[in-house]
Amino acid sequence: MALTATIGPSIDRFERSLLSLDRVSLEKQIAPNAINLNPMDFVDMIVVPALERIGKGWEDGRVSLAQVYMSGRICEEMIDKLLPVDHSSRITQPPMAIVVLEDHHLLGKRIIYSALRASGFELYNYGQMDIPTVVNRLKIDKTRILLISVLMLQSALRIKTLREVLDKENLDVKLLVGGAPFRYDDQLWQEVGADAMGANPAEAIRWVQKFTEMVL
Ligand code: B12
Repeated sequence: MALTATIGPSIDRFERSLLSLDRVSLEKQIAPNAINLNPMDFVDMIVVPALERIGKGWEDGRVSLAQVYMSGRICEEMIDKLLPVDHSSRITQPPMAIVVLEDHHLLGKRIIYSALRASGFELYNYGQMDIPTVVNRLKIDKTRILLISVLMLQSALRIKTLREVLDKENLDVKLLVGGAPFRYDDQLWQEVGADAMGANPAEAIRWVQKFTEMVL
């Protein structure tokens, strides 16, 4: 069967298993050879759309917040198992870091972090931070490229303030942003003063390569 024909049903099955907290079925679905996708594509084509549907279900009142929460937690564990975090040769690069800015949605950051590490990039994992803390860390680490992951619109809009602080303090840092608000509004990254936005791990890697060439 063609791959595209199997994607829709695979997302359905994955979503159903998440909502019923069926870990046994989920383990089977992520087993090697269960579907003809590499782990990063599996995350991007199955896990992310399934979680998006669950979020939509919550908005429509079909799914409880507890189900959203547990789905997120289970996916966190699975992503840890699925995605590699290392690569044998590291790439020469300026200091770079990834952060979740004033938000509690962590999965996107985890995926992007793993994807970059697996592609040979070394980067600081700042975890969740507010603006003063992140600015402080950027100074200490002399970070030149900052990847920011947010899922709340409110958090996305805070990037504008971060950019203002960076400008005021003369800190030359490239900002690469990503997360749901930027995928829903393709102008938002410019409005918040970012240098670029990436919709998935492949775009994150492409932009980081570009910024590395510009900054080095
Ligand atoms: C799971 C989930 C949660 C979990 C999070 C668990 C965790 N540990 O992360 C829990 C239950 C904790 C949660 C809580 C809340 N949530 Co929530 N949540 C979701 C949900 C269903 C899925 C998010 C997710 O993990 N997706 C999978 C990840 C992998 O996708 P992603 O982050 O988009 O990442 C991909 C790309 O965007 C990109 N990417 C991500 N980051 C970056 C960074 C860079 C640099 C690049 C290049 C790319 C990139 O690459 C990734 C892989 O492709 C979304 C629905 C949705 N549409 O997104 C709602 C959603 C984000 N949540 C929402 C809300 C409102 C909340 C709560 C306020 C609910 C409440 N009333 O308490 C709280 C707030 C928490 C907080 N203070 O931040 C809203 C946000 C609405 C808005 N406009 O701001 C959404 C959109 C649901 C909805 N439709 O209303 N949530």
